[in-house]
Amino acid sequence: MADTFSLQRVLETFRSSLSEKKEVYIKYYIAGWQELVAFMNSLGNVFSFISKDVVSKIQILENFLSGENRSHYVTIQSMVKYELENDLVDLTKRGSHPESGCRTLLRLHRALRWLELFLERLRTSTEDSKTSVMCSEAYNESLAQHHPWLIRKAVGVAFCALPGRDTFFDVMNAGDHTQVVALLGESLPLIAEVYQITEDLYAKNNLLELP
Ligand code: 1PZ
Repeated sequence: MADTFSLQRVLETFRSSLSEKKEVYIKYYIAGWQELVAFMNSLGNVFSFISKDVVSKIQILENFLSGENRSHYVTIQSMVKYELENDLVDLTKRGSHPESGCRTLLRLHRALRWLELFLERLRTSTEDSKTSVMCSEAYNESLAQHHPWLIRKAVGVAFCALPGRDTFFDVMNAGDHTQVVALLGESLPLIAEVYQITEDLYAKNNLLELP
């Protein structure tokens, strides 16, 4: 993975994560997250407490992907089936499986909704729109509902350190503003589709509130 972020690569990894049968390949899903971590890192150290958490969750999933049960961790669908059938998920309170694939991926899944909401705001923003406002509105509509007070406060502080809209567009490495906006328009339906497939799968299996 290259160090510099490119929005194009995020788009490609999320596109590769969808199988013909509309299942989601975990390998590409976490590759997408790795790209996003590179993006966060390029914005500065204030975000390192956030990217560290994402990195540790990616690591948990990577361990499953390369572990002895890896054949069950090819898609989110196969992971859910395998972990549920084998009682590998703490369903109501944390117990003997505090780091199941299902609960770990759920944290990234919720964050993907934040990303979708934020990028949609960025796509339709105007020159005087503030990234901190776009970020926190998207956060309040999504992830914040799952975070305790202390984390919400810390996140609020981090948002104040966000660079402006122009920097965001530049860091995306996708050409001028018009090109970035076009690429966002192309990426968002894909991100939304991956999100919705996962959301439906988790809802069907009653997994949306995993501890
Ligand atoms: C580019 C600006 C980045 C803004 C990011 C906005 C989201 C803030 C999320 C703050 C996470 C704070 C640190 C850790 C929290 C964890 O407690 C939770 C729950 O995990 P658990 O404790 O249950 O194991 N972790 C999460 O909710 C995952 C958060 C992922 C945030 C990903 C941000 C995506 C950034 C993409 C960059 C464009």
